[in-house]
Amino acid sequence: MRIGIVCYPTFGGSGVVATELGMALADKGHEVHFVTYNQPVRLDFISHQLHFHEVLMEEYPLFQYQPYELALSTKLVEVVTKHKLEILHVHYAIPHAYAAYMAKMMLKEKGIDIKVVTTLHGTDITLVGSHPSYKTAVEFSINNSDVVTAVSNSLKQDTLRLFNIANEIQVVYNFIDTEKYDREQQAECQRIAVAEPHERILTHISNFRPVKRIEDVVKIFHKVQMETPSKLLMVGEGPEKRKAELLVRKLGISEKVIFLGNSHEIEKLLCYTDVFLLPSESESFGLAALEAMAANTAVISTNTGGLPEVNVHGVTGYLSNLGDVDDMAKNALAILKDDETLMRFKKNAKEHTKQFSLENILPVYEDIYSSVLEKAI
Ligand code: GMT
Repeated sequence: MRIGIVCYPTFGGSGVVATELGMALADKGHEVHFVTYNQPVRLDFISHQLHFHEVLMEEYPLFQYQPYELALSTKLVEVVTKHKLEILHVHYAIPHAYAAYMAKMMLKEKGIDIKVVTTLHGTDITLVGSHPSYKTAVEFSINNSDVVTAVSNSLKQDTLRLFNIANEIQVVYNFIDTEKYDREQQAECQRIAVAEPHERILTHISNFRPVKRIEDVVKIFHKVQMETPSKLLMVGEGPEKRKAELLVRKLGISEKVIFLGNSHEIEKLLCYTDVFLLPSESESFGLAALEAMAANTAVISTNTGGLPEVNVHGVTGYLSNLGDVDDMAKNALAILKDDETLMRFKKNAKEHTKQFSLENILPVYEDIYSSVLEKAI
């Protein structure tokens, strides 16, 4: 099949899922075209099966905000026509589903029937999408997509609750290439670079936005390190990073917290992580937690959104109420208390990720594409 993928090219989970999906589809022989404003960060190769088309913006003094949707839909018309694409799979509704709908209408005038698959990822529904400034357009784009998928049951329910949805929403869980983490596990793991052998390692990876509750990460770790020798790795960049750095300093734990910035090789950091911390205010799925689990890491998270569909309480880690840092610290300590318990949680976490493997999820998307194309005949 010839598939166009639209996504944010950044470190965010929706862009990561879209990029991994595109690369896996290309591996299976499909022709994949990424259309976005930068080369996606996880797109590590281009081939005759895998292409990237940059959306270029034209500056004009009248524009206070550049009309990205306009440039994107124009580019989509160009790429679909030139490369005879059959499907546009757009990740994150805002503004991608809207731009894809406009492209679809423009292509219709040329006698081209392009199918639009929209995957909802999270804040495009829960935080931003339902804001009055966007809600009508987001609802319209969802209802006018040929297929709509959501990355968890929780996100599907949120979408049905927040919008007036006439379209069916299919749940297709996020996935990971479990082998990638296996390979890294076997490679030399540089644990000694960050911690002493007797220390536990806790890690948080995100884009440091307010929804991630970065200060809770620091507060949980502060309590944990009082009871057990440990280090905290803070991986990522974002608006809340400064606050976290200040809190770390205020609590006097600067020696034990390592801020690493964005990383292209999270497998290499996760391979020596014992516990992953994700105390988010809302999380439609929690891809970062799944990646951690695939690398044999137990997860301490909140019980919000789709997190209970990924992290199993008492098995792969623990779930706590939002903001309950005491409970999250207590749970982390329960996992870290002895090697045997820690190993059991780590093993369970790894085992649980099998159902989210690339081999299981990729055919689901391929079936979705085939069925929507069959409908056109
Ligand atoms: O919705 C967002 O905040 C952005 C998005 C992203 O691009 O990082 O994250 C969402 O999509 C991920 C991939 O499907 C999910 O794993 C994240 O849970 C989800 N984030 C939130 O719901 C906050």
